[in-house]
Amino acid sequence: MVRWIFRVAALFGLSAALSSCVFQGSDGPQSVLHPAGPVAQEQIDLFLWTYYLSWIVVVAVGGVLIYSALRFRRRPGDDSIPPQVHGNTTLEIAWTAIPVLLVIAVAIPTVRTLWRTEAFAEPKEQDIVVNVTGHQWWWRFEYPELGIVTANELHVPVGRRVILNMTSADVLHSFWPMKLAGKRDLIPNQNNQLWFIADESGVYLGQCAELCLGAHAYMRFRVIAEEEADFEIWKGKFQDLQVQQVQADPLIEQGRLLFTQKGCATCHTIDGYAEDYSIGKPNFPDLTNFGLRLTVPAGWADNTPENLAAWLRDPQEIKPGNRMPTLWAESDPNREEEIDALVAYLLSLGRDDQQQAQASVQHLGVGGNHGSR
Ligand code: HEC
Ligand SMILES: [Cu+2]
Repeated sequence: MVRWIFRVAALFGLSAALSSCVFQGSDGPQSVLHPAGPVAQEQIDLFLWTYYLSWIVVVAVGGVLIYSALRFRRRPGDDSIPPQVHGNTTLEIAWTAIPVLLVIAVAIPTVRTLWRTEAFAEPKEQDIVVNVTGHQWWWRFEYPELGIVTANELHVPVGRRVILNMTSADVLHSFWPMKLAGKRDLIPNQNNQLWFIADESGVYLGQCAELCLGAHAYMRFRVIAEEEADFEIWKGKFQDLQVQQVQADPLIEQGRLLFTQKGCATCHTIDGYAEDYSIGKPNFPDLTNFGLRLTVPAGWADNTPENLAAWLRDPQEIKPGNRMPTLWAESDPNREEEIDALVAYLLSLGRDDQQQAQASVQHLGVGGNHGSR
């Protein structure tokens, strides 16, 4: 008996120690325990309040349990039956009242947090409104007021409220920018909202949290929170797409032609805002200013020439079942050359510095890098 009590006590101690490790130690990029904005902060505060409250309950109940087991255990040689008690008014009232108080102590902050992080927010002057559509397995981000459409990377200015109107083009998805806010489902024919504010600039990871079949695990995204000036620069590049009119170098020019010849242009746009978007029509990631993207495709890996080439060479290998076909037969003698040109072209989009784009083409490797993060 005593041995058991020690085991149970050790277990409590161990889990307390472990959970404090988790809190202190894990500032991983997807950790909800280190919030980066007020919505996520509210949520973690509520979580910790209930968490510590439950520890008080565990310690109190466990303490009484251990105490009575030790204090009232059968002594050797004592076979008498202890006094039989049934019903003790004080105890009955106490153990009815305490749980009620506990439930109230959890309910009040819960409701307050629900209000503060309300599901529907009325857009104000300073807010950034983004229409988010989940597709198998990528994200469409449209800024209706700014005339910007992009995919998988959501640029937002630091300190401003971002209101997302969310829906799905196919199955259920769930938008989860873990350090900034909680999850919200994207449901076809329904508008769900989520809002957040990023306190500091940085790149925040996000992930689809709904099992949306196939390449679900690669349906990732980035929230790129920038200072106002940087956000303006990014925005400006979408609103003034002059870079593409610049006479490009021969490789980039070849890529530009291939973009039409290989049929990429039947699915992808590179010229900005597509007004005729409607759910139900086939739709594909907008590649406007693709050279500014950090990752390819939907957060699988860094947007380097190697990774982009690997994606173009065999999209089905990287994200099995996704809606982009493999466009070159393995035996196609022009495959690598054409991919190099397309990579050079795509990476030049949105970059002022053509030389920089060219330089990154120079060390274009063959074989591809399947490293993911
Ligand atoms: C049949 C339509 C279709 C065609 C044709 C097509 N793509 Fe795609 N492409 C897609 C879809 C769908 C995705 C999104 C895949 C995913 O992430 O699940 C995609 C993703 C991409 C991405 C990554 C986008 C991102 O946001 O990270 C790039 C780059 C790309 N395609 C380039 C090309 C190029 C270059 C060609 C021509 C050689 C091409 N695509 C042809 C449908 C197509
Ligand atoms: Cu999804």
